[in-house]
Amino acid sequence: MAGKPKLYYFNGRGRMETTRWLLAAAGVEFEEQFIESKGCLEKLRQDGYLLFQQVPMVEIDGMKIVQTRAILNYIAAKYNLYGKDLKERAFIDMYCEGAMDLNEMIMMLPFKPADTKEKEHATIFERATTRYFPVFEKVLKDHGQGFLVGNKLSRADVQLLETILMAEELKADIISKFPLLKSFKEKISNIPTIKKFLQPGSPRKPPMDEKACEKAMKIFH
Ligand code: P9H
Repeated sequence: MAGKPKLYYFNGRGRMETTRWLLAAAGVEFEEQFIESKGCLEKLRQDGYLLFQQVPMVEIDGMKIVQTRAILNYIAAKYNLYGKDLKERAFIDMYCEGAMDLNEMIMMLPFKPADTKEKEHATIFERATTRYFPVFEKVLKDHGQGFLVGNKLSRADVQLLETILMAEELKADIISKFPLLKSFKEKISNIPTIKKFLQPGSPRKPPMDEKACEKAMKIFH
C-alpha cells in the first residue's frame, strides 16, 4: 500500500486549496507539511524537491508533482473525477477553468492594495453574477442531471462548489438569483466526503485575511 499523499504548501488556501478539496471529495486522506518560513522553502529547493523552485508540491505515488494544474489533473484522473471519455473531459476542463478564473480573482483580493479593494470587490461581484454563474445555471438547466457533466460527480462539480462558497464569503446572497446553483450547492455539499470536509476540524483552510497574505509574501517574495 502506498502511503498517504503529502502536500507541501503554507498553512493557507492559496494555490493548494483546490487540491485539498479534490482529495477530500475522493475520500483520500492526506498529510501536509506546512512551509512556515523562507528557510523551509529554501531547504525544499536545496533538497531538489521543487522542479521549478515553487510550491504547491504534492508527493504521491512516488512522484513529486508541482504546478497546480498538473497536480489537480493527476488526482482527478486517478480518483475518477475526470469524466468517462475525452469529450466529457473537454467539458469538465472548460467548466473548471471558468470556475478557476473566478476563484483566482477572489483568492487574489486580499493581496490588492487597500484603496483598490472596493472596486475589485465590485468587479468580482459583477463578473460572478453576469459572466460565470449564468453559464453554470444554464449548464445545470440544459444538462438536467444535477451534476455539471455526465451523471456522476466530477472535479467540475467540486471546483464549482468551492468557488460558490468562496463567492458567498464575499457576499452571502451572491447566488440568490440562481435557483439551480442553490440546489446544486445543497446537493454537492451533502455528498458524505464533501460534507465531512465542510465540517470544523477538517483540513479545509479559512479564507486568507491580510495577515495570512503578509505571511505568505514574507515566505515567497
Ligand atoms: N504556476 C499565494 C496565494 C495566492 C496566490 C499565489 C508560489 C505557480 C502553479 C516562489 N507558487 C504568494 O505569495 C505565494 C507559485 C506557483 C505555478 C511560489 C517563487 C503564491 C500565492 C507560492 N513562489 O500553479 O503551481 O506561484 O512558490 O519563487 O516563485 S503560492
